Amino acid sequence: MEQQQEINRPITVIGLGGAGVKIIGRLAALPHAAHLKLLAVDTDSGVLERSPLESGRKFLADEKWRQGKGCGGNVLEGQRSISRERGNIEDLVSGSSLLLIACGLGGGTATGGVAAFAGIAKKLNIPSIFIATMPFSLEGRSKRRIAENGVKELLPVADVLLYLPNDLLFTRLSGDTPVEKAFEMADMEVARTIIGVSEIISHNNLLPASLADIKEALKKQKSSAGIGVGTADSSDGLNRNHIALQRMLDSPLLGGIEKLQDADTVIVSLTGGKDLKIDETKKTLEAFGKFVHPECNLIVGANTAENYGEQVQITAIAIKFDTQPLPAENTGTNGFNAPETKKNEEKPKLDLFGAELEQAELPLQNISRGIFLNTTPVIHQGEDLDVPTFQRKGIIIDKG
Ligand SMILES: Nc1nc2c(ncn2[C@@H]2O[C@H](COP(=O)(O)OP(=O)(O)OP(=O)(O)O)[C@@H](O)[C@H]2O)c(=O)[nH]1
Ligand SMILES: [Mg+2]
Repeated sequence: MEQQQEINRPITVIGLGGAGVKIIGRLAALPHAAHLKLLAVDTDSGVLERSPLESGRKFLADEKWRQGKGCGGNVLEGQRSISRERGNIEDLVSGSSLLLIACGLGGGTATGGVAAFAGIAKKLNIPSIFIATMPFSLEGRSKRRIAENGVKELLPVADVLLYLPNDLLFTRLSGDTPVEKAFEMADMEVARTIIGVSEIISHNNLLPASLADIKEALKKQKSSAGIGVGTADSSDGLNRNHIALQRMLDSPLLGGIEKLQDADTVIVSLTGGKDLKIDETKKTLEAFGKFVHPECNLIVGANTAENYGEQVQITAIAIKFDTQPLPAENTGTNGFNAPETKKNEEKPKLDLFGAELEQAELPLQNISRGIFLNTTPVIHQGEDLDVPTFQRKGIIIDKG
């Protein structure tokens, strides 16, 4: 009964800020996103006008103060704008079974607004997954710093945060690729990742993997994540599953096969049309299993969706835990704010669909290092020197 209710509650995907709105636009064009409720939220009216979403799905935030002109890279304005719209946003998302928020960090609206979204999700008892891109290196250090600050503010309040360095895409692009094209590719990768993530936890699975499984696997540990998506259809020949697998392994945001081999937890899902057979699914997932470490916690999901026709998609999320435990206090050591925890805390409630999440309790959280994936943190006297002065000065971010 409860499960039936969940099936009827939509997964809502919100594109926040300029990049988020473009990602949602890409998503809207993909038939496999038909089951998702899409919303575009920005302070920039031009960005929303250019979005292919129908007008009822676009929300211009804080028109009174921003006058549809965006936040011009000002994070504080972004925070204010989204906070002012809290009531309206609650109305837009209430009743959802899950919120997936997609954005590019580095500007004002999304970087400032994400924490308020996490707060809204918590208040409404809706699990939240954030999928955020980090700026391209060529955008410069200050953008990157803004994005890093955004990540650090979001980590303690998001249920799951997957952040993806846009730079990884360059590993697959030739040097003369125009930036616009690189963005387009990033948008498509993120859009497909969103579909993959939503399908990993969808309800009509052949093999069940739920958000509760994912959160259980992630626990409260800091981790880094890589995401691979590969699709293939019948035009790729009889071996479409293996071709999809190969494409997933080559997928730029995964960061290479070694990310799978290194991972502590890997979540993999395969989605196909109604003709997807259990034994081909099994074979593919077995083949996939060879790429991960034997000790790895492998969470597998497989499901069918009518609109896939002869297409298959394989999505993998490779998670590597940081070896250092989370600090007990919210000290911000190692570059991250620890989530607030209760002393003698009870076992967290894992049944997220319909379960209660208490405000001060962050049961399970994925903390990924994204753009820091390949860097060694500079630790001095137990502190990560990458912690920005912004945070040391204690600027308060509205977390709802
Ligand atoms: N993948 C992708 N990333 C983008 C795109 N446009 C911008 N970005 C990235 O997203 C970051 C934030 O930019 P925007 O989304 O435009 O910023 P915003 O949240 O709208 O903030 P303001 O415009 O300052 O209000 C940039 O630093 C880029 O790294 C895009 O089209 N695709
Ligand atoms: Mg903008």
